[in-house]
Amino acid sequence: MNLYRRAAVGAATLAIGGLLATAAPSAAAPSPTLAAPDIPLANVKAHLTQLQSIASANGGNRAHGRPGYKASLDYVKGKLDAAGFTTRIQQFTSSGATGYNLIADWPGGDANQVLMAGAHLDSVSAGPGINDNGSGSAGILETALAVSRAQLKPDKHLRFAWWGAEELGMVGSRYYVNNLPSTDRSKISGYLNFDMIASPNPGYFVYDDDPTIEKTFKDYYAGLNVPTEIETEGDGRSDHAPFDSAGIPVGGLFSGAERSKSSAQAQKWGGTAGQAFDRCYHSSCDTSSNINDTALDRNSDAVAYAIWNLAGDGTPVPPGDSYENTADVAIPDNGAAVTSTVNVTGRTGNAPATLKVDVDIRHTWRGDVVVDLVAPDGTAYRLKNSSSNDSADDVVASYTVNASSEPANGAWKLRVQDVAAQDTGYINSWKLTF
Ligand code: DTR
Ligand code: CA
Ligand code: ZN
Ligand code: ZN
Repeated sequence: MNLYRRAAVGAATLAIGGLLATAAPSAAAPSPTLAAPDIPLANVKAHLTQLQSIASANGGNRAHGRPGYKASLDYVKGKLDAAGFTTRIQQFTSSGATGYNLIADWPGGDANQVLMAGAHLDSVSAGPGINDNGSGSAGILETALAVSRAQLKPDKHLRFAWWGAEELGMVGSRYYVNNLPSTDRSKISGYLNFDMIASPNPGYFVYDDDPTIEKTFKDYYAGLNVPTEIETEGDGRSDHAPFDSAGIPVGGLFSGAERSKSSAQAQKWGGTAGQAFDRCYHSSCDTSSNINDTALDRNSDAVAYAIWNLAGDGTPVPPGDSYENTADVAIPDNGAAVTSTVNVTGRTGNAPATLKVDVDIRHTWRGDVVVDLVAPDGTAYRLKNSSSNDSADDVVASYTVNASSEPANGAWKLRVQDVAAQDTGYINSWKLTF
């Protein structure tokens, strides 16, 4: 299960994106009171440069089943891992080749209200797919990195996704939705899709699906005095379709593909009437030069605006006494250590001499497993050593640590390593109680 939650015991103010906000939770998107950060265009373009380089080094594309796709995924994953996201790669098979989805969870937020943003990372085999869909992939990546920079603590749990094999018919996103337990599916409060957001002859289209999501994007563009149109052709044409079919509220942005811009549209948006929004759609010329910077900048900022505002302006979540992470983390057999993080905030002073650590690790032959608590400053406290003769399964235990020399606030990690061959498992959950 992908849950991370903190016990809440009262009401308090909440730092969000560097702003202090106290507000009651709201079912719909709150009025745009939150100052979402500007997403630096240069950062987004730097990601596109990387994706272009990856395509150039791998046969000119980043298509499903080709090396350029997995190289793109590894690039995105590396950025997210370094920024403190809990990432996992979901494999599937399509047209005889292995496909990959990348799912990145931002620790925190209400696990029963998951706000998702997604973009397909694959290109067609004809070219590097920088607008289709490097633009959407880079826009949500930089927004995710902005969440990390802000150490955002929104009301809802944030999940970002990069899909494989969209160009084969939304294969990766459909695989994700179809393999999501219905209990988890019901927790997704909304899915935002970004597929082609920087077309060279851009239009500004907003999906007309969920009204709250649609209004959020329209509010953003109204603030720029940029008119928008409803995206009418896209219902079944991108990765929001499987979510929509599952009854999950969806929305998104689109800057246009093979259709031509009308004279009326050129009047309001500029650009060239009678020319396709993207003349290089699904072509080899969909390269780094096939990008309109203004559209990319505006739409990337719109992603951040939607995340900051749809994720809730922060249910007052007090400095509770316990902090839990229930995201599953696979433990490689006889391999590198893995970690699961809880972010402790809002406390004063140091941790107690009797800091309680509840651990739930599912692992056959638990003697393989070494477990440490790592304080925010990197100090490790050994909770469990390996042993060659402990053949029982699972480590479900409570430990007490004298952490009185450690400041309470910060990113505490449970570090687990399997140090013997055979038998594997995963971190199911763990909890700190002050
Ligand atoms: N199918 C998408 C491009 C696409 C075409 N129309 C829409 C409408 C809404 C989102 C995306 C699209 C692709 O080729 O990836
Ligand atoms: Ca920007
Ligand atoms: Zn496409
Ligand atoms: Zn696309």
